[in-house]
Amino acid sequence: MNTQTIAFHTPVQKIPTVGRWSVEEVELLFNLPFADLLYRAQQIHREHFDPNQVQLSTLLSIKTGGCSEDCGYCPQSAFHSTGVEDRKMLELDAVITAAKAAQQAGADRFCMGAAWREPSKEDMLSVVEMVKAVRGLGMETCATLGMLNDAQTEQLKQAGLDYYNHNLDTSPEFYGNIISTRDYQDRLDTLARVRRAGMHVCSGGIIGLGENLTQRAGLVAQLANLNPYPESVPINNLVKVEGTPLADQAELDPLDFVRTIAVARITMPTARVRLSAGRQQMSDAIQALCFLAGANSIFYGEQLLTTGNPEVERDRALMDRLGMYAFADKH
Ligand code: SAM
Ligand code: DTB
Ligand code: SF4
Repeated sequence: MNTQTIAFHTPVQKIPTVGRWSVEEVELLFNLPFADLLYRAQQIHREHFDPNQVQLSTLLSIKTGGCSEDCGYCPQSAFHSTGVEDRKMLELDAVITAAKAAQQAGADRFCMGAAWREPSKEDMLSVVEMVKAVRGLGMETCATLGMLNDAQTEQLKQAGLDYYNHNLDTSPEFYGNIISTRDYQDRLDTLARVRRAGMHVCSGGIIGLGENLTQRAGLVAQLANLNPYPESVPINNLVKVEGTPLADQAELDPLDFVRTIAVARITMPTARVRLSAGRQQMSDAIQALCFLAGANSIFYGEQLLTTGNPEVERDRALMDRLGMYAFADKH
């Protein structure tokens, strides 16, 4: 395996630059001095991307609440009483209106999310129409609908879906503490099907679920060892929602979140690393550090799925202060 000295002033620390990552190697990255870690991440970022450009994805919940899975973090699980109202699937017109507004505001990708364990045949017919319509506007399309079978991935590919989002969420070892209704292997199988159908893979996880450092490294190693690794890697900071089992989870040190972004950048050099859920609770300074650590994508627009996200004006102001610009504006 090729190795190279990890960073200026970090003595005798060798890390792999190609090939598979062991959990131990990823953990070594997490344990680097902060400045060494960010320096290395920024170097790699600059080798592959314009460091001042940010890709903007807007989310829309096309089917909200009442989900039959028991994900401990999720306000939409039917297992938790969170006050999120179950709603039937949005009409095509409402989706087109939302996509046009997102495009107008500067987003280049539109991501449609549904609170399903997996879509039904009927659901798929509606989603296919939505994907075609959004693609027809000239936006990139993404969907996150739960588990998929081979026929469904093929249907989505034919409809013109560019990305499918399906998160590993955490490491295999910690996973059982968070979700009991779906296996880790189910997630890997769906990702493999998406890949086989020829769509881009969007997969990441959540930081701050109570995982330890080894488990956090385990998530990144899993993602980085997918062959090939995902084109898009959302790193979410747990949004603590009243009524979920994780509502009282201890606060994550924001610098540990920044570290996770840097480690994702180093281990997946050409991926879009998305600074995802949790930005509303984050200071501008921490977000700036995330961009320095190699994040080059955000969810853009006032709403994630059921929880809030910074207003477009706040994001535009932050981008201006940092001299950053949207992918749709310049690439
Ligand atoms: N139901 C589908 C599924 O689980 O694949 C798609 C929607 S689900 C809400 C998409 C992702 O949102 C989850 O995998 C999780 O990573 C993220 N997510 C959900 N609730 C969250 C929360 N409270 N904080 C951070 N991320 C969250
Ligand atoms: C992802 O990794 N994060 C997004 C998107 N993919 C679908 C969802 C975040 C959801 C946060 C909680 C909510 O708004 O319901
Ligand atoms: Fe359902 Fe997805 Fe929420 Fe899990 S994360 S409860 S699968 S909507």
